[in-house]
Amino acid sequence: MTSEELMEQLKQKTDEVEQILKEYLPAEEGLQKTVLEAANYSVNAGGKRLRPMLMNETYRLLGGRGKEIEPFMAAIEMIHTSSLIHDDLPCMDNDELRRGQPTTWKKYGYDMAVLAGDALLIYAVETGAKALAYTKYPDRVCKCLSILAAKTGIYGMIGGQTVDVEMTGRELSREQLDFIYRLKTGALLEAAMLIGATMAGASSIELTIVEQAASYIGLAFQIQDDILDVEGDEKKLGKPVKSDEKNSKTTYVTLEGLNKAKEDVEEISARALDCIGSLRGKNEFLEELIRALVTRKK
Ligand code: GRG
Repeated sequence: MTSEELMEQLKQKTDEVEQILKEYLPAEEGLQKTVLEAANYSVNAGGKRLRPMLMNETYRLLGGRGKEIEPFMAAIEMIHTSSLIHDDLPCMDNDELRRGQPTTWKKYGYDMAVLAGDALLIYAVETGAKALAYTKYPDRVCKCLSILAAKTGIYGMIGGQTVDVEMTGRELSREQLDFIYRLKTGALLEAAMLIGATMAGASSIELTIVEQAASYIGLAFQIQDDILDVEGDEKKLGKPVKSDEKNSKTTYVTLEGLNKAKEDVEEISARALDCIGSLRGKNEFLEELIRALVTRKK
């Protein structure tokens, strides 16, 4: 696939995700309208839509076809957005720009931003459960709701963020940093791909391989995030650079240096591709998407 073809497909698939999101976002009405506006503002602010895309492509790779995956595609983007809203709060990273727009707390106030994050987090579960209306396999939907909760919660993303916040400004070992990255960033990508595989009826061996691939993608993705925080372009990223330095954070780059970090992103992504290549079926777009994450500028 040429890079032009990849860009074309990427645009088309991003548009598909946007359409699905539109279908599942809550209506801005009722006395609680403000929090609904704040939640929708944050989701609609843009973003690469990587998690729903990875979910859908994994679903397709393993033979899944149908609308049953769509509620979960919307749900994972809602959870991801809720984490970004909270991550930007003054009590966390204290950032004012996200996805090229004022952060939710800058636009709607600290109180509404906390509530919008909470609202999206639990509305995601309500949304995922809507897959029951489209599937012949309600047991798979139950499994996916459980994956969604576990990978988001205290043994997943929130657990990772807890250690990240607690250790900010302190020296970290590679083991501690790996723990934070595996949970804070990796867990949600694992949820995305595991849900895609589960809804497609993957076997337990396939699920293990998919989880491993997603874990590699999560690690490579977070290291690239660290690299972009040092040498990225604020305009392309849609958020401030040098945020880690500002918050005195130990990152993969501060521990290993820029060059080693770049080499490792490539090597870890290659491991993810090996995992994907060992599965039945082929999905060229998914493979190209994983390759593109190594060179991403945003
Ligand atoms: C309320 C659910 C909830 C969570 C609170 C704040 C928090 C716990 C967790 C933060 C997790 C976090 C922000 C991890 C960083 C992951 C990461 C690299 C995000 C950037 O993702 P992109 O680049 O963003 O996919 P776009 O904007 O493209 O969607």
